[in-house]
Amino acid sequence: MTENEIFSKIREGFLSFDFEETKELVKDALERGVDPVEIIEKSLRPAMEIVGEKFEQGEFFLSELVVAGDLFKEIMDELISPRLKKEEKELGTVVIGTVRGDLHDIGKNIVATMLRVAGFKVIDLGVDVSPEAFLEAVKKYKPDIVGMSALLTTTMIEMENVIKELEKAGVRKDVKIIVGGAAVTEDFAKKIGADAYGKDAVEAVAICKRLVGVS
Ligand code: B12
Repeated sequence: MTENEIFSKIREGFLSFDFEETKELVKDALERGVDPVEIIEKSLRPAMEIVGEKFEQGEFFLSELVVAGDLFKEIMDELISPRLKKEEKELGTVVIGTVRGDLHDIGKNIVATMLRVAGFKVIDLGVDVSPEAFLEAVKKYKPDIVGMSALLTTTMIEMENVIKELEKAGVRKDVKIIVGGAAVTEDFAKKIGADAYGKDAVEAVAICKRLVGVS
């Protein structure tokens, strides 16, 4: 089986919501030496996008979104995260969170995991994080970078509110800000005054390294 065939089988398993079968396929792929990050980006995330499209078209309901979220998390926690090798480096501190009103955390968690693996210290504030909570964390942890995630078009505006909150408190210049999540674009990031936009976890790591001057 080629890698593309493996990715497509995992996508099919995922979309049938067969937890056991999908986990077996992922385990099998990992044992064959397939890169865990490629499994995320070439099978699990595209499968999630299809779940989202089917939800939009009225073919799937909220219950399917919930099940898909659970399946994704179980695969990450049980199979993928334990196989990522951590670099013994201290690249800097990142405070990360999903913005106020938004409960999507799968992508944010992947970014947090990949940053830790790369050698960053990551303070994860969780979901539904208010601008005040971001500010408090910046004061407390003095991070090099603040990362924000938003998946809803209705919540991405909160990213701008966080930046304004940091400006108001006079600490905006002390941190670099990176934003991401399905709702966000490069143009939006520029418009709200973020320093960077990352389309996926691999890009997020590369950009954060650049922001702290290590690559
Ligand atoms: C699973 C899911 C859910 C689950 C979330 C479970 C969880 N714990 O996260 C649940 C069931 C809770 C949910 C709820 C809702 N959802 Co929902 N959900 C999804 C779905 C299908 C997948 C999201 C996902 O996990 N993708 C997989 C991850 C790996 O991808 P990702 O998040 O994009 O992350 C990657 C990159 O974006 C990037 N990234 C992410 N964060 C960050 C941060 C930084 C700093 C950087 C650099 C990069 C980065 O790196 C990640 C890894 O590569 C999406 C569809 C979609 N296409 O996104 C809809 C979707 C986001 N949901 C949607 C909606 C409408 C809702 C609800 C409003 C539904 C409802 N009627 O209640 C609620 C809102 C709840 C709330 N207040 O947040 C819509 C949003 C539409 C819009 N334009 O705003 C979508 C797009 C579905 C659709 N097509 O209609 N949802």
